[in-house]
Amino acid sequence: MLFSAREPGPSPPLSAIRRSKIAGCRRFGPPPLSRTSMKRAFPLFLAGVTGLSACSDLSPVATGLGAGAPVSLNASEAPVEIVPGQIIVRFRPGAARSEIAQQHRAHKKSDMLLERTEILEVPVGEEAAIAAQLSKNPNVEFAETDEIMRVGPCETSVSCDLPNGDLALWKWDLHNTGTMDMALQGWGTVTTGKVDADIDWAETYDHLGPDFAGSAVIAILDTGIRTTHPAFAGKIVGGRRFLSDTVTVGTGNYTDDQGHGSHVAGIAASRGDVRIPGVAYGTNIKLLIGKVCNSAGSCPNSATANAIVWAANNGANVINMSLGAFGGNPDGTGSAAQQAAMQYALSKEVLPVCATGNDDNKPNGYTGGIGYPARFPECMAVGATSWSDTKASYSNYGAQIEISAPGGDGNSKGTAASFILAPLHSSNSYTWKTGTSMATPQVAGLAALLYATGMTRAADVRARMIQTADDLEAPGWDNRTGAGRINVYRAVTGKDPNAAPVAAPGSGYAGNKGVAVQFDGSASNDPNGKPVTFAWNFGDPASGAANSSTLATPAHTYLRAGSYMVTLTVTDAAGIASTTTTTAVIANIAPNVSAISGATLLLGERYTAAGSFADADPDTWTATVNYGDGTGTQGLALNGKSFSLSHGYAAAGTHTVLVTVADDDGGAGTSSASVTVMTPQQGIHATLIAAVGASGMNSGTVTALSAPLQAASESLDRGNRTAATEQMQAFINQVEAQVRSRQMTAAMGADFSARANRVIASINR
Ligand SMILES: [Ca+2]
Ligand SMILES: [Ca+2]
Ligand SMILES: [Ca+2]
Ligand SMILES: [Ca+2]
Repeated sequence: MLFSAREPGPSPPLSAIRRSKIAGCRRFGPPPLSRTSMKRAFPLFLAGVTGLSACSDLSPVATGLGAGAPVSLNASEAPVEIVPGQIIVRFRPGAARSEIAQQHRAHKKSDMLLERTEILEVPVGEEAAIAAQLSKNPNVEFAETDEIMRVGPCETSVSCDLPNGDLALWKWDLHNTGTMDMALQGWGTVTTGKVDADIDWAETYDHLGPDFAGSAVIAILDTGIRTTHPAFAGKIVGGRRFLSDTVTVGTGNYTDDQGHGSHVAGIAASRGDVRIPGVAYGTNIKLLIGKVCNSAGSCPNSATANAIVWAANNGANVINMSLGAFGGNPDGTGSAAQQAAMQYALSKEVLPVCATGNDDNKPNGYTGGIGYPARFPECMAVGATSWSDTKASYSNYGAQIEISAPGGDGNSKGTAASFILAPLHSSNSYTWKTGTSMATPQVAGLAALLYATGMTRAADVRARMIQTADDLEAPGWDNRTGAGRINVYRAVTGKDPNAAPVAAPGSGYAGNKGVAVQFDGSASNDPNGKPVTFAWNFGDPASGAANSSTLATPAHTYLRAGSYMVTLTVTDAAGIASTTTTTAVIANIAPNVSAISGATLLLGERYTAAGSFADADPDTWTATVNYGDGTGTQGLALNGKSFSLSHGYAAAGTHTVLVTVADDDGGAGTSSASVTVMTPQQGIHATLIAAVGASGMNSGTVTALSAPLQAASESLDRGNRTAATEQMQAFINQVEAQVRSRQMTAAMGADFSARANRVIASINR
């Protein structure tokens, strides 16, 4: 059983496209078949198997079919294509190989690269029977016919005459923007299914850069490669032909004589600086070419098994097998040699990736599933998606599917635009093809990038691709698309390609009014490494235009105290925004009123004092004063940050003067002073105490000074203010006499005289 890549839709107009087909491969000759007609044409597909000889260099013979006979197949009749006259046998250690072979009318043709494994020559027509007999020999691990798998021979494709210029924009599989300008191809502006139904390769290229130098090797086991195509310049590190014609053609001839291999290799690893880059574009990601399929796209299992071992032994990290046979029917079991070879590859941390096949599970009328070798657990089974991110109509599905990648599908316009564009084998141009064959090398390319960026274990690479795929169709793994469509960017970077930026406005902002607060949003970032733009809102609408800024580290000055919610929105290059808030706490400085002078007064004397306060804020202030004598709190005029106190007390006593200055932000400060107001009698008494207590005076002087004061006090007691005034004047005279006689210093005399005059004024107020 076979599978081949198919054309899912009508072909582009002939005026626009040169249709290529392989001469002699009449099965798939034009006119191309629509999807529907293709399904109906399966008998034709199979009937044509005998036609393989016309374009095969292996001359395989199809069994189970008569040449040209009408074909009606059911599962039990499913044909198996084998290489005639040989079988593959793996002996157990220590087996007497040639003896066992002879017992079964077989003899060794050649060793295979897989240890203890040989190709035995057997009579033509008896391959299956002899293999079955050998399988029962206890010294034989397995024996099988050398079945032929297929790439997609005679795949309908269109070639394009590419002008100079970057045509990567025709690679919707790498970067699907929703439209492609294909005027050069005569197709106008093409709508490409679903925006972002791609593998996010463009983002990866941007991330790794055009000079990405990581190393890895991808083995392409296929129909060979166009070694001279500019897409492969410097990329091919080796190749080998594994076909039975190597004696005549030479093992070193791995030139692509079919087209499939060049296309597949180009999808995986075309250089990055050509018109149409491959997934693993880096110049140090190399290609190892195993030509295991002939010009008809026929690929014997013996060749593939040898090539797998060879690739694993020659530095490959990934082995791409866009080939297979439909083994999902009751007849098919897959090749034990191929499976053993893949086990060997995995033991060397080499990851095989395989196409699931293009039959939509219904090859030739029976329901199958994933083809071999994809069906083996050793190989990562890759299905195909369309440019709408759905399972491609042809893509085989089932329990073994692991992952998907764009393989293309038909489109309503019937152009090849929805196929995958990659190098042509017959010229340095490019062509479109579609199939799981095209999906698989995208996975191989991604695997190579993962090896090239530091992963070393095949299981890790495989798991990474599964974990980072974009889930499609039914949530989680599903049997149509596996884990979903690969996402190269997420796999390589571990980040979402459209990750939202992180807004980091900082925290702990505090300050005072009128003083600029310095904000720092420079820790903001985009996980994708893209620049971000800033938009601050300081939560201070009263500041007008100054309330916003586009700087990374702006400053803002608040004029009012409070707790402000500050908002930082950062936007990445993709227009994705994130917002985070922080707080700025702005304090109010309370007015600080400086000390006020108190006073000791006599009734009738006026209290005056100057005062001031400090407040660094940009506030306005109001002040009050209470002179403490029951006259209440009254407004106090401010002159800037100064004020003047003035009050006349009507009653004697000790009064507390209280000044309060309030700002307009709830802050207030106070200062107080004590004002003592004495009656004249108290003033006389205080003068007397001062005289008695004055130092340096003899008792005669004290007596001389005390006498008039006591007399004045007694006169006041009697209410005789005139006498009291005269007696206070007598006190002054006595003071002056004492000064003249030097019983008292002039300064002391002046002080006593002043006291006496204030008392006189108070008596006569
Ligand atoms: Ca994308
Ligand atoms: Ca899914
Ligand atoms: Ca981003
Ligand atoms: Ca203040």
